[in-house]
Amino acid sequence: MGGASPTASRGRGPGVPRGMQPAEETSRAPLVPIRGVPMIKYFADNWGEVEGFQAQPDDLLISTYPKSGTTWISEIVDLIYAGGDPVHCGRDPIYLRVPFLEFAVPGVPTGVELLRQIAAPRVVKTHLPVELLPESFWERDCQMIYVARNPKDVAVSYYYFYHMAKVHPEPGSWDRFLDDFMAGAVSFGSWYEHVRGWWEKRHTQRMLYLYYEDMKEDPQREIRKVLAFLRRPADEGLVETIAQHTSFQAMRQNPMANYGTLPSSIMDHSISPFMRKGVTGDWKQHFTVAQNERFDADYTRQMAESELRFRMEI
Ligand code: PPS
Repeated sequence: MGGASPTASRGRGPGVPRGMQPAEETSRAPLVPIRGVPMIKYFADNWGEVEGFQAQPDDLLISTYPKSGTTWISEIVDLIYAGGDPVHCGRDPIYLRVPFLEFAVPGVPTGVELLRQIAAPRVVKTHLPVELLPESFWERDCQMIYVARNPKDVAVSYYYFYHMAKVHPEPGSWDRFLDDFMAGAVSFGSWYEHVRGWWEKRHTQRMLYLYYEDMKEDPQREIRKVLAFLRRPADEGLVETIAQHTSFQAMRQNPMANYGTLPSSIMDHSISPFMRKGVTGDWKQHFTVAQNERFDADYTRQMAESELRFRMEI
């Protein structure tokens, strides 16, 4: 696998919001387990604040395994909340409009701090597996949108992300990273347990379970599902505006959606852009035949008991 090179550029990028400059260069510290789930060290250091987080009944939770379309669905939901007004969605970068619950880096406001500052109704991003979600979300019966993406594309996207987002440990070789991914030895743990755990919860929670591949196939259809779930009218003009504003091309160019305003010490887009390819099936450019066979055998074993079906291409 080629492409990602670990050359770092330093300093505060153009337009970095005040207060978003970390106190120190993020150090590629090893992951730290939280109840057995590997976690980014800084996030683990701040775990007490996350665990005690008090959700409000009108909070909407966006939950995903990393690299599964979180930013995409966040932008869609924020636009819905803004009545389809892209100008209103340009008020702040996506990480301030939809704070990342468990985010923590020294010297930068934590996700919980940001959530305390924004007005209700809040939209909350998380990558936590069900067993680590703060109890208050279940107790307050919050609405939830989960987005799942096929694991081969997730693994590739995650590998590039490990290179550019330096809160992660060094990813090592692609072959090694893929093994770690299959074993759940990456940040936020096992993809398999994540997608299955949230799938089971949909029986008891007010939850919309979406797939990245469906969103790629027919964005307007999936936007209508979100509108119906949130009990908003699916006006055709609104659906079209949202689809246009949240296309990969539009979001890649939108500094309020593409994470370009974060300091390069947190995300270095010169290594790999956050908005990288935005397609289904990119894994074919990266998996060798042997890796694919190994992955398929492991996938069949790990998903044997699950009714979940993923499309590795569309
Ligand atoms: S994160 O860091 O976990 O919150 O990342 P996340 O937003 O979940 O996933 C990033 C991947 O989603 C792609 N992306 C999109 N694809 C299609 N359309 C839109 N609008 C879109 N926005 C983001 C992004 O490019 C990452 O995938 P890859 O495969 O790396 O390109």
